[in-house]
Formats: sequence, structure tokens, C-alpha cells
Amino acid sequence: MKRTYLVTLSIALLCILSSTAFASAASAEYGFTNYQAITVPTTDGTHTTGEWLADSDVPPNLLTTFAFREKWSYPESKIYLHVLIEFFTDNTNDAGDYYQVCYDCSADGGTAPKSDDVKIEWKGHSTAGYKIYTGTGTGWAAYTGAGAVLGTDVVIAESLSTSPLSSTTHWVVEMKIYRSGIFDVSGAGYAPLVSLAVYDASNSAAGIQAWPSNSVDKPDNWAVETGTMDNIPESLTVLSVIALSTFAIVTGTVLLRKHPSAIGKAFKQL
Ligand SMILES: [Ca+2]
Ligand SMILES: [Ca+2]
Ligand SMILES: [Ca+2]
Repeated sequence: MKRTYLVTLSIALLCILSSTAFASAASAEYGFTNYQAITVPTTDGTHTTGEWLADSDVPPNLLTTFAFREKWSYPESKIYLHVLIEFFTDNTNDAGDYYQVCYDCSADGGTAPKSDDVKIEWKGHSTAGYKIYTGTGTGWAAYTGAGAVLGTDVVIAESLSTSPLSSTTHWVVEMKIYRSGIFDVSGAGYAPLVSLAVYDASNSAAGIQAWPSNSVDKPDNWAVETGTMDNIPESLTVLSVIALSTFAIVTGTVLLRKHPSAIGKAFKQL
């Protein structure tokens, strides 16, 4: 009887937790930390070894088709947000390809973008495809005012190249955003909402791939990016290594149990 009661109570608690997580999906499932950079990346459109992975948080629940990282720096009293996007499954140069990064600078959500919400769009791998939008309360409108000049307020570089995350050639995009004016998006103490969408025109069947999912025009669903003065804790790096090591040990053990002769042969070849 007592056990039945405990099971019922556990299920009830799980339901409450699930509904809470659903109600605040962005913060519960997509929150990540924007750490101050140890290595300031070079915005040249290539991801070189040691440039991004050791000192940036891994946003949770990313799709397997793309990578996304952020960190910030403040050289010469200016604060910059650094962004990396890698679209692993796109290696074709199409006029219709695009990337969109959205920020809700006031983190006030909403079912449609408001005036403090900004969308950076990079389309067709060309400076002609650079556009900035701000929210109107019901949708997006092109922004051509001050503070969004390409090359000054926003630097974007990309290449078809390999990276430490994938040895298959794919699009690698780096952005550097000056935190001023409409881009009130980074640095310690800032906690804007953020979303990302990528599109490969050669693979229209895959559609617009967004993170968080189905969130491009709905700030309520965007992820919470929390800025901190801190560098990434060493413990996180150590935990990643432990997790990878555990995975390797478990995988190795399973392989050994399933295919002892194959493992033996592999050792003999060494
Ligand atoms: Ca670079
Ligand atoms: Ca493409
Ligand atoms: Ca907003």
C-alpha cells in the first residue's frame, strides 16, 4: 500500500515538473552560459584547433546537423560577442542558403518579436545577403538605422572547410558582434534570449532547421544565454573528458563482450 502511494506521488511530481518544464521550455531545456573568452577567436570563417571548444559552453539540445557556440571578450573597453555556426550537412554554395541568429535583448519573450528583438540574417554567402531586422510587435521589419553596419558593428566571415568538429567539408561561419545600440546582447550580467536557424537550399526537404525548434519568430521559445565574467570552469572540461572516457570504456566493454575475437585480432595487428 505504502509502495503504491509512493509510486503515485512520484508520478504526480513528475507530471508537475514536466508541465513546469513545458511552460518555460526555453529556460528549462535550452539555457546555457556565455563565458568570457580565454582564447579570443579570429573572425576569419575557419575554426582552427584550440579556437572555440575549450572555453565555450555547449548549448543543450542542439540538432546534430549544426554546431553553435558563443563567448565574449572586451578588448580596449569594447564588448564583443563571438559566435560560431557550423552547418555540417551543407557543402553547396546556393543563393538561397541562409543563417539567422535572433536576440531578445530585454529577455521579455512574447509570441511575436518586439522592438528590442533583433534578427541577423546572412543569406547566399554574400555581403548582399546581410540584413538586420527588428521586431514590430507582430513580425519583423528591415532595420537600416545606426549601429548595424557590416564590418563595423557586425563582422561575418565564412568558408567551406573542415574543423575540429567535422573532417567533412561544410560551411563554417564566425560572427563578431559589437555590443552597443541594438545589439545589447553579451557580456557579464546580460541574459538575452537567443535562437538560431539554418537553411540549405540544396536540401529544401529538410526545411528550416531551428534551435530551439519552431522558435524563429517566437521569443517565448528562445534559449536563455546567461553572460558571466567568469571563464569556463575547469571542472566542466574535466567532466567532459570523464564523460567521454566513460563512454569509451562502456563502448569498449560492450564490444569486448560481443566480439572478443575481433578485439583480439585488432591487438595482434598493433
Ligand atoms: Ca576563426
Ligand atoms: Ca547549400
Ligand atoms: Ca523582447
